Amino acid sequence: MNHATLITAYIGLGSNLAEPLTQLQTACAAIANLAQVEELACSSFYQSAPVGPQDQPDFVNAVMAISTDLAALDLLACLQKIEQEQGRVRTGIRWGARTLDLDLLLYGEQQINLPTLTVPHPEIRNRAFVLYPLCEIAPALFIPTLGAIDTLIANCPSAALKKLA
Ligand code: ROI
Repeated sequence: MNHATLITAYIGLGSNLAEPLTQLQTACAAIANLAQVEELACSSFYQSAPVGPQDQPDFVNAVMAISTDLAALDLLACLQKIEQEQGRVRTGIRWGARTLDLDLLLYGEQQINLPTLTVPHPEIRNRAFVLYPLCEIAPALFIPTLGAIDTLIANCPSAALKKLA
């Protein structure tokens, strides 16, 4: 690693197919094993009802903090490769069920607006299944453009999020 350029990034993990808990555990290990990535923290796993179409299984979600000197787009490519390796099929159905979803939520304090990547992730503020695990591992976080995590949480009901043992 080039320690001069280390960035703290946050990754959202989600699954609602093919043993979601195992999918998340496997993905966590795969991310931690990436070259140029060091795991800083992983939240508890949380079960929640689907946001979007309701005719699909409950999700399991978590958030991971890493330290990396990968460029944001290179990190994104690594995450997409892990999604593929864990059998993700892109059906084209918006907000449909998925074996593994890895979202690059935050990349340091940077704001990134590219056709393939928007950071901070635009849906963070609306999604209890991101905010609550994120707050668990980064309670003092300030998110560029969105503000303090505790204010965001105060404005986002926990939506029957269930912390798994
Ligand atoms: N709903 C929940 N609870 N968790 C998710 O990770 C999730 N991911 C999605 C949609 C389908 C929008 N709903 C979700 O992509």
